[in-house]
Amino acid sequence: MQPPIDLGFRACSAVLQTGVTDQELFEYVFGGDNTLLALSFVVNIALAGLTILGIAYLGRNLSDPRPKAIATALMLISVVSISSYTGLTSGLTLGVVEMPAGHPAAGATTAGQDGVLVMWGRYLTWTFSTPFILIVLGMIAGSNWTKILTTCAFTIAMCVTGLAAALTTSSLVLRWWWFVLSSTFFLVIVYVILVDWTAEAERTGTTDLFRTLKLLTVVGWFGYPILWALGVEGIAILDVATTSWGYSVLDIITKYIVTFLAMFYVIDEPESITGGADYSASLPRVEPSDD
Ligand code: RET
Repeated sequence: MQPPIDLGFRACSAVLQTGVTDQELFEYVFGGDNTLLALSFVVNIALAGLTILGIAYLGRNLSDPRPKAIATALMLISVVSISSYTGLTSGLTLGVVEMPAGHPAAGATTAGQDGVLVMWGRYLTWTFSTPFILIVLGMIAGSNWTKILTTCAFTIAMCVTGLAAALTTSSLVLRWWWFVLSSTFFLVIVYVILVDWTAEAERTGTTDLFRTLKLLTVVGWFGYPILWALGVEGIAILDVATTSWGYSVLDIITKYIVTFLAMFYVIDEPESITGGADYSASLPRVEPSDD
């Protein structure tokens, strides 16, 4: 009988159609010729780590459960991020994928293997990080959980179909069809942010902060599909290192800058943000214990 680890490796290779090992990918990125690419990963590990520490420090005196919940969601964005970039750095979530016929990068080779370097771990981990960004935005706008969880479901659908777009090797048309599907889910999220949450933030009294977060989020998030389309997975006019830095810079804006702006606002525990002692208690009028 095959050991499970061997089966896992075979499944992964079959999905990614690659015989390249993590070790080879690690050496390809950190071997000296791809310093820019390597830096785009390592800088984000450092920034995510600093952000986690910053949130812990800034949030140390929070007393109301609602700002505490927002701070926790903010921290989880960077918790996912540090894990995501560690996956990329180690080569675990990188792959070499052969592009289908007609793709501008068809026939390319990477690390001695036919195909292009695909940072598939990025799409996978956005599935876990973007819901926390939307939870924070929705809570700051004062939205209800039905709407917040709806955007979370759509962002998961957007990321998973984006992952499918990156990994599809059978047909160029299907790669772009996945892209269209993913973009449609993305537009649902943009609609909720621009229409529903903007109106709700006005009623909640958080318009000032929400306007800034909305601008950074909507403009920043549009950068991701644009980079995908221009990068090596799309029409391939940007190389892998430029695309990777593009994503890393967008991550800095949409995660760490958004985090600190939100954090500086919630630590003052303004009335528009607080929920009162029994906020989120599982029984009404029972104060959640703090131990
Ligand atoms: C893809 C390609 C397919 C079409 C679309 C995309 C959108 C990605 C977005 C990602 C946002 C990521 C964030 C991560 C923070 O941790 C998957 C690139 C629409 C909007 C904010």
